[in-house]
Amino acid sequence: MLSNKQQDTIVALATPTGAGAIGVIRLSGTRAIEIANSVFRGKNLEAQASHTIHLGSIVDGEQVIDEVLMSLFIAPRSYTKENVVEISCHGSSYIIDKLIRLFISKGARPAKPGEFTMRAFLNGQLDLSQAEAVADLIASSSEASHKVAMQQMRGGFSNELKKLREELIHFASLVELELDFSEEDVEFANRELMQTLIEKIVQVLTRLIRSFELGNVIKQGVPVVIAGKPNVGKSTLLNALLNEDRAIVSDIAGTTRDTIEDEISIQGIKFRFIDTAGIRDTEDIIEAKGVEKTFEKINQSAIILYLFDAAETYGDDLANIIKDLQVITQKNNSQLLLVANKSDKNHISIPAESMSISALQGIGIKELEQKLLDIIHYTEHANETILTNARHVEALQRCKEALERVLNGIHNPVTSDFLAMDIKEALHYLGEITGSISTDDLLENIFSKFCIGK
Ligand SMILES: Nc1nc2c(ncn2[C@@H]2O[C@H](COP(=O)(O)OP(=O)(O)OP(=O)(O)O)[C@@H](O)[C@H]2O)c(=O)[nH]1
Ligand SMILES: [Mg+2]
Repeated sequence: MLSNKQQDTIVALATPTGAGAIGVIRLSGTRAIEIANSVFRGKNLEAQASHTIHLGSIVDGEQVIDEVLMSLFIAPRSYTKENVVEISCHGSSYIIDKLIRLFISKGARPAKPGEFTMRAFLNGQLDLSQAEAVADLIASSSEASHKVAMQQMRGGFSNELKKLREELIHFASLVELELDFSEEDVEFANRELMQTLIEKIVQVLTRLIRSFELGNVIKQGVPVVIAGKPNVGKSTLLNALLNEDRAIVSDIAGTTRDTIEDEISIQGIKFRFIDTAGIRDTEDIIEAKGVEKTFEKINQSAIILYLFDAAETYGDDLANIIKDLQVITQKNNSQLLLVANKSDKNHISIPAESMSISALQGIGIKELEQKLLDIIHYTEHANETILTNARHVEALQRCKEALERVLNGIHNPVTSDFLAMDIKEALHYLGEITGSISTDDLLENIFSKFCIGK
């Protein structure tokens, strides 16, 4: 079904919609060059070499629509491995619309979301996880998310999986062979070697699955709520982190009533800081609403930065609050970071596990940033493969489960046919990631999330 549709020549705008200095329209398919040539006044494009650019105008009958540059890529030397023409025109939405209609009238059809990349995958230019990385790369908005998408697009992750898959296929074939000789009770696949290999694979899978926690954080940004009692300096800290006067600061308790959020990037990782209303019992309806919202944010954040005044005596109160927060972090799988503020004043003894800063004087802010990076374990994993795609994690999880059944089957010996079945299943899930095993539904599902023109 897919291969049939693939014969069509497709067209779409590759640059964002709206006015720009230039817009790029992309044509891909057998007839791409012929269609472009049929409306081009300039050289005969069908007689030109691949990877050349040609200046001329595009005409609709006698009407000149625009002066354009035509870039030619002749199959298979293009992104989709088909004939591709990229038309750089002036970036007016009128011109772009007119040109796309013109190409359609000459036999192209509008591309569906992700169809260019889907063709690149179907024609063997990229494997599936690399194709998905294209979408991530386009969406990346921080240095770290760019880095992981780039690594995945270049195939780092796929290569790692391919190696594991090949080794596993080797054993699968030996176990299959045993099935043919089942009467004779022979073992072609050395169980010890097989066990060692599968244990190694399970280890790699466990690491990859775990990396998703970090991968997700890198992709979405890390929400950090700044919570604490009124007047401890939460807004002052937000301003210090952002390096601007974002939130109002005053010595009146209850200054911040709504939540204020803003993002900064620390060593390439996006952190979203949320300043909140100070927590206290209050009669004021608006302030009470703010406090309610504070708890909402505490529950949604990956890190709870609990700020307190180093110069205040809290007695058991602080210890009780810490206990309550620990219940929340355990429930939500989030992290608690205790920070004592106003270290410039005479301070009273503070809990050993807390850091100490002065938001007002900017003391300890750099250390606080480093601490945030440590909490998400970025530095120690920065050079490893980091998973960012939920589909991959799910497939790896299933693969791991199947392999654990194989290990069980080796320990409490089961017949080869059971082993063969589980190994096959594990291979299936590994194959689903790179797309060596795929279904039309899976592909539709993945590529429909792309934008048109990608
Ligand atoms: N000495 C000293 N004062 C600080 C420090 N940080 C904040 N303050 C002062 O503490 C007061 C309260 O600061 P805010 O940042 O408004 O405190 P907050 O926690 O946001 O207060 P609410 O919004 O009312 O909950 C202000 O007068 C700040 O100047 C600090 O590190 N040292
Ligand atoms: Mg405040």
